[in-house]
Amino acid sequence: MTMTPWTSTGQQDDDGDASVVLETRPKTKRPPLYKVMLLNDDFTPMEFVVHVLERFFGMNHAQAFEIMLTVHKKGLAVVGVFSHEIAETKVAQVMDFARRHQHPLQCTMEKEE
Ligand code: TYC
Repeated sequence: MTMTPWTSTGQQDDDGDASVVLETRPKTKRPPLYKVMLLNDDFTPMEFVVHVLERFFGMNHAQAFEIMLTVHKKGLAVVGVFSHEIAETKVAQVMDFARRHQHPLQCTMEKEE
């Protein structure tokens, strides 16, 4: 029987077809995920933050307003969880957009536990 690298055992099912038993513990690890966070400041207008959340994080207006208020009250909030590459892109997009509008809004990323 031909064995593929990702199988441990060749078997036959009751139809006599070739089948395989998968490893119970795959050797491949899922890539880490990254939390993207917005930080509060005293100057960026609330409406601008709501717009950022709608534009870059696909939130509707009510969701965006709620998350903006969480950041405003608590100092920061996670606004999404992404692969490293997507998280980096989101952070860069938000930081660039804020800079171009001359707001001090800060966006950061952190590896998920
Ligand atoms: N604290 C800002 C204000 O009162 C609003 C704000 C919310 C700023 C969230 C940044 O990430 C932020 N205008």
